[in-house]
Amino acid sequence: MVVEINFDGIVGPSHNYAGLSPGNLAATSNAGMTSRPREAALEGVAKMRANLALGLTQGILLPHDRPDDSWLASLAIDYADAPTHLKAQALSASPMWAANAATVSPAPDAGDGRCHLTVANLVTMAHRSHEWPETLAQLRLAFADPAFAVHEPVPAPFGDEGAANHMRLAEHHGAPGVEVFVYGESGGPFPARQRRESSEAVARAHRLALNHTIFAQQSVAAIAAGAFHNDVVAVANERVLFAHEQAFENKARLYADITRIAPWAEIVEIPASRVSLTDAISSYLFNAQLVTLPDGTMALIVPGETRDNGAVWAWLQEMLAGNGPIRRVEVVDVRQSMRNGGGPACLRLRVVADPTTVDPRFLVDDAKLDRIAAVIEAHWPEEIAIDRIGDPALIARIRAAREALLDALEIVGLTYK
Ligand code: SUG
Repeated sequence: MVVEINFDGIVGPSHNYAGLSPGNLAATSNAGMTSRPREAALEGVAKMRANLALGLTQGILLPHDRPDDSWLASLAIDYADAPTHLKAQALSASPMWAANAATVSPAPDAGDGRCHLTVANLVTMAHRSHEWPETLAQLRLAFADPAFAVHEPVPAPFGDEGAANHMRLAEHHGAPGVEVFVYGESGGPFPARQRRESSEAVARAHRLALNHTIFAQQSVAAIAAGAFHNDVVAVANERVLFAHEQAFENKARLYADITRIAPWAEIVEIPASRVSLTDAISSYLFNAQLVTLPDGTMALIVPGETRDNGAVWAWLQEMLAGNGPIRRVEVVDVRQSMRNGGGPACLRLRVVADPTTVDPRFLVDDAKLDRIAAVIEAHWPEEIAIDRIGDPALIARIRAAREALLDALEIVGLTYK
């Protein structure tokens, strides 16, 4: 049976706060803080357990090998000799944000009836630009079944940030949908990471019907306010689009296109007069997982930071008291990831597929999460102070921790070098 599977990136043992992403206000303002990789990874596991408890199907993606020696070798340097900024870029645990791993078009949308995944190139940020080879290797392993087509990234210089800039509306997951690609042209002082050319290339590779595909510009104001990805100001699930009033540059045209192609769609918009862009971005209200529960109702899985913001929390309570399509709000604590600008939705990649076609090593139940948590408890560093990233003992520990996880999950053959 076709369902939506959430593949969460397990937070890697090198999780740290190096402030590498200009335009990501959480990451830049927490630069230099001491991180807690073990706590971060366990928060991620707890989020997955909560999803399982809701009756959702859960998968995982694995931390990448860090520091990335192959990338450093392509820069003709090794870790010990690399200057500090290259060390930090080679060491980042950024693959945890699985929403940036790939763009996914489920089989009912594709002309050839396969589920297509295009690995994101992430070229705008140096520390993320070297994720794609291992992401590609993992996706080729997890989705080796002929039901899937896994594509290499769009070439530079066309930035592509994957599912974080892509939304899908459908009457239900298994029905043909409308895919909305959100690109940026300008972002005030900050870079627009998603190029329209990339979105169009992905749509062509996925064999989408052009009359069911929309390309919309993210608002300049949203990027300038710190929404470096569309999924910081909007999220869609089945027939519902949940968005901030200022998410899109030409909202009227986008909403008219959606209504024309998908008359069954419901748009739940929060006006700026109720929740400002600043509050939406600092609380990560829209970086929620909007999911359909087994009984057919929808729940919004929000980060704990939404509770700390009066305007946001009041709006959520009002929404629940009303008669809208989102009937339940679940709060999860992913504070360690949040401090780097990654909320509940950043941590997961959604794939609509039959779970029996996915490599079972990438799917989890509670028992497997227990095994994963045990490896994290035993091997993940408790903390990383930013001035220790050159310490060879720390680096050895980070590598051994990932190896222990791969061993526990019996994953071999991640050959990408
Ligand atoms: O690309 N943070 C990530 C956060 C990604 C969030 N993803 C989505 N919105 N889907 C980024 O900016 C910070 C890492 C550091 O600074 O060390 C970082 O890469």
